[in-house]
Amino acid sequence: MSMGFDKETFKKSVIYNVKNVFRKTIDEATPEQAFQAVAYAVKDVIIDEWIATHKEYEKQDAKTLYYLSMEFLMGRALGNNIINIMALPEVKEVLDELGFDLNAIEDQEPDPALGNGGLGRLAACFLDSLATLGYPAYGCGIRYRYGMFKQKIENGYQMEVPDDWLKNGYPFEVRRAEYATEVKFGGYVRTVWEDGREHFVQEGYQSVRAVPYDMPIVGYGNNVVNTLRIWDAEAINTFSLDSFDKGDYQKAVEQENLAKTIVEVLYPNDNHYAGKELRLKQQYFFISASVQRAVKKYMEKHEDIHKFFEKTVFQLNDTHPTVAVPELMRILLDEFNLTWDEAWAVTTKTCAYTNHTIMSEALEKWPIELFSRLLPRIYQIVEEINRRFVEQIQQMYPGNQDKIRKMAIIYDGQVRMANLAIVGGFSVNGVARLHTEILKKEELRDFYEMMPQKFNNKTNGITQRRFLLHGNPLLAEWVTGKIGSEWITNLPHIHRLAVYADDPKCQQEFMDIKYQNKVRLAKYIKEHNGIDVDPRSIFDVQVKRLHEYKRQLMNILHVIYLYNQLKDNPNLDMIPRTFIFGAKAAAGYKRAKLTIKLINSVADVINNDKSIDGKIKVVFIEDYKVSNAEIIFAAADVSEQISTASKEASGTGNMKFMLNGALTLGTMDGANVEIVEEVGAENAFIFGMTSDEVIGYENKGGYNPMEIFNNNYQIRRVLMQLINGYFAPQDPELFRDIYNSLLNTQSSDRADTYFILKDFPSYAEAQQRIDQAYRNETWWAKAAILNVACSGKFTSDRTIEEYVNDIWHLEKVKVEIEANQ
Ligand code: GL9
Repeated sequence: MSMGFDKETFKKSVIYNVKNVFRKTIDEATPEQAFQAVAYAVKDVIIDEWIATHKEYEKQDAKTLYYLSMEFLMGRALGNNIINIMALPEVKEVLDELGFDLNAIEDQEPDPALGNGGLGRLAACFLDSLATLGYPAYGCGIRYRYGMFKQKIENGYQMEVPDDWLKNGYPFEVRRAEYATEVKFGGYVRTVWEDGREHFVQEGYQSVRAVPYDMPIVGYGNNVVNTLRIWDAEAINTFSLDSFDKGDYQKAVEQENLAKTIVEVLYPNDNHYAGKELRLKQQYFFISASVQRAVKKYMEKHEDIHKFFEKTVFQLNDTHPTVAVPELMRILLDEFNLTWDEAWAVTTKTCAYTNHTIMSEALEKWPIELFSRLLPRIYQIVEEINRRFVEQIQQMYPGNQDKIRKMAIIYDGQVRMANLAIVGGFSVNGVARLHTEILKKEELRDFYEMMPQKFNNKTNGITQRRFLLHGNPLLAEWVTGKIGSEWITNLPHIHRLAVYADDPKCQQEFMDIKYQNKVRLAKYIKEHNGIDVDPRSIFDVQVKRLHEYKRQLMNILHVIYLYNQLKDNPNLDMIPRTFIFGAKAAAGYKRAKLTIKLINSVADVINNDKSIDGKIKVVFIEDYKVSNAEIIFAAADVSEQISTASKEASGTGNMKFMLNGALTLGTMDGANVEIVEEVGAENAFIFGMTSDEVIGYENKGGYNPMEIFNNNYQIRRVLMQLINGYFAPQDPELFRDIYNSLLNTQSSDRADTYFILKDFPSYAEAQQRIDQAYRNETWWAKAAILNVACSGKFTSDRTIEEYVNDIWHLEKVKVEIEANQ
């Protein structure tokens, strides 16, 4: 139990909060009010450790990491915080005594969804690991008024509903008005001569006040509480209506609007860059505020700004925070009067960049016109960085225009953020071994050749505290019963389970737990979708953002293919299967949204066809998010990780499934490669082209899917069902675009860009192997247990230790707390 936790105090605190905040006695409190009261009581416990942690950091003058990210997909905090202060049994008892159920109270918390998918969730896992390992770190991001939209399915279509997560207030956050800073946009730069040198002054600008809100990030059982700092925007001048100066009035209104719009909403794009002006405003807004604050904090304790990098490191989570490079330069040049070379030396020793995708449509490139208008001083600095870098290229590769074309930061009317991030930092990392190799060999090859020392790999990881300990309490308890609780902070220890993989009793226990988790998910599906699913069927799950490269389409086409076989032969010997999907599509991504409609249309036909005797069920789980993900992973038998090889940088869902004992059905892509390496290819179902094969075809301009269409009757039959009204009798043309995307006709893209038909036979064959394998319950249980046992590498604790050793060079801090402060 946590040192700061006392059961009686906690109970009193809950009762007091209900009274004080809601003017009610505890027995009158609604579940939502009870949630608030309990959350405030937990925050009370956390606060002392939070203060103590930061005192300790100050005392030790520790080097600090700033993890700069547009996204933090935190998920619910209450349950996680209770676990991490090690007070779960006591809190449960207290709530029981007060007549409440912890699960029901947890369900009242909105999921703070300040992220899209993998990239944002990775940031959240990293914060959990940093706190648990005791490293001084801040997450820095944006306090979006509306997070990731809520998904409603209406008539099979995705509808987006605003996510007003702050509606009832968020109990864990703390507004820190004392750290508010000004961020400037637009205007122009005036050069003045003073003390015999040029000075640059931004004038005629608009500005907003950035106000930070801090969220506690509780380490597991170590008294460490770090901070996620998310910035809100407020208007700088409450404008005076009596102002007769029209110019002032106009500007005041504009500034008010700027403040309102800038943090209004998270862009719901995954692996795709939309190039919106507001997005660049968001980027500069939170970066300028975070960098200014980091510099101020450093200067409170130190004299010499030249040594800033000794105490500070900025990790750029993808290119979104790349303006940190010129912003730090601006502060060093304009506010500290450093020379260019001095400022550059500091900046390039402070910044490090993580690449999360090779998808070319995700590459951020800003038109010069927009960039220079919005950030005139920053643009000047980027121009100078570019000028010097191009000079360096010319020195190294005299006369080679091609190198300049590929590597320049400013080129063809655009500012290329990835190039800026690579040049402006000391480290460039990919997020899985294969991904890093592809970066070095293909996408970033020229940079790798010029500066190989910057490149390194950091294979992603996930936190076992949320995705096993919290999300799957039955399995967590079973694991602890077998091998003790060391795995909670040292996941490789879980390998000790391997000796139980062959033990029939353990296999039975394991399968019973899986069954109970399937019952829990079946109940969720019944409540939320109204569909009955059989927990004895194979739960075959694909949950992740909807994207063509992730190939949800291949999955649903295979469902149709299987259904056809069943229709042809109702006695077909197959293990009943429940195909479970969950995915949000970016609001503007038409084909992705149509794929959701297709999945739901297929589900409608199949789930209502009595003739197949319930052997196939298809479920699309509405509003896939962190909180229901925890329930889904725990219940999965099969983990679908079927991206076109080379396209999924890492994947992290794949690791969460493995940790919960699901078997991977996957391509040799992203971290799947390393998962298979850990667990053994015999305990997974691998299929499809390799990344080399895919890249080979891409370099030849693709392949011809018509050959497959013409020669494979079963595939042709499935494709025809897309356009003959089989799943859309009212509108047979509904899925024409999907059909076209696979076979080319009319579309401007390459036919079947993601090799769905090419990989289909091999996918169907792997699915067949699963059907066979599941019949041997002993084999399956063993393989599932081995997946859990071999998941040790994929803890984000390991990933963080690698970042610390190779890039950040932080030191662990210990926080001691006296009982009952
Ligand atoms: C992603 C990659 O697509 C994933 O493969 C990877 O696991 C994560 C984390 O490194 O990063 N890159 C990316 O842009 N997204 C990813 O999930 N998408 C978003 O979440 C916005």
